[in-house]
Amino acid sequence: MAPSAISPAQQHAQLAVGVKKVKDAGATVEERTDGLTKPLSEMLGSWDDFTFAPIRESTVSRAMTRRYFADLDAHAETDIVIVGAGSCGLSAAYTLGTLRPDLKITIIEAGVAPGGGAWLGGQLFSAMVMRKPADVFLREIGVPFDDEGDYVVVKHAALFTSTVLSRVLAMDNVKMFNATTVEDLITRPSDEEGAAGVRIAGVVTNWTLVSMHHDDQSCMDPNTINAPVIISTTGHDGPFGAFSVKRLVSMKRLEQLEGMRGLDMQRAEDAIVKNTREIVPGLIVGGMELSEIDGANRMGPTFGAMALSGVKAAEEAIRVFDLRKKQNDA
Ligand code: 48N
Repeated sequence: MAPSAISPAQQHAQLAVGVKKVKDAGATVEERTDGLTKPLSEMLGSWDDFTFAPIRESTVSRAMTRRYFADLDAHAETDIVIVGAGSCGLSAAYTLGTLRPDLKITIIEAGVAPGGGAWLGGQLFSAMVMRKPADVFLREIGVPFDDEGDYVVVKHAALFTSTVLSRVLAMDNVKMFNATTVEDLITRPSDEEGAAGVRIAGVVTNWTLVSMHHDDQSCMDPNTINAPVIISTTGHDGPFGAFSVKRLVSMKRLEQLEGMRGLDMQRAEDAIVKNTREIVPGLIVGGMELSEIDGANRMGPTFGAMALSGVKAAEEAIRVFDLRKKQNDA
């Protein structure tokens, strides 16, 4: 039980919508407590008597911390972790959350703002190009686009990213921890085929701002999340990019990375989608992180492969999860 604070007795955050009974001229009447006693249109022009419902600061603090730490507790054991909420990771999360509402999905995103490189098209231009058949994913999530024949154009990349992000965050079985970095992988010895001795069994996390200061602060230990399946979509090499594949090399699980190759749209996008796969038992890699391990070309400012690599990564994750569950239940 949390220590009692000097503030009024703990008021568990109540749902905003509700009614309370008040005395009015001796009669008991119901008064809505959600503050929405009138539609927005009636607020216009009547700001003089406007006021918010009362609040105490500790109530706000408890409304946030109660939820956050309940989520951390619930997701300490999860079914599938997605590392990186860029266009590929978010497409994977949407697909997983839609196909398997029974699974607990945890997204770990290093940035305060999820979305990775998908807030703009190329060279900071607004429009986002996706080659067909990736328009199927845009239709699925409800993003309008101009149909240009072999490709489609979303008028602003942020329209795609904000839409898939909002769909994912609205799902009951998906939780995103942003401003949080995966700074290692949990491993288990494994004699499975292709494991070369190791299986991935979860992720090691820390606040991103802490991860950025390990060199100038004393030891700041991380936290952990256990999961039988990880999807890593941390993008191509960069300050945070290609995390999991670089970690596989540094833990001597992989000899070396082939490194992302020059730009070739035609070759790059097919290769990324077709080769999205389980790299070592328990770890699926998709999106541009894959180009680092395979030596695939980069595609530049076209995003269809990110969406469909995410779809394929989700399909792979379900296959691996169900297989592992069957093995454990056997
Ligand atoms: O957008 P990215 O970087 O990665 P993808 O693979 O989702 O999309 C790539 C795409 O934006 C392109 O690069 C386009 C198509 N251009 C290609 C080209 O040829 O130029 O998203 C990766 C996300 C980011 O939000 C990072 O903050 C996050 O992953 N991230 C991490 N999150 C948690 N822990 C980490 N260790 C980590 N590393 C990166």
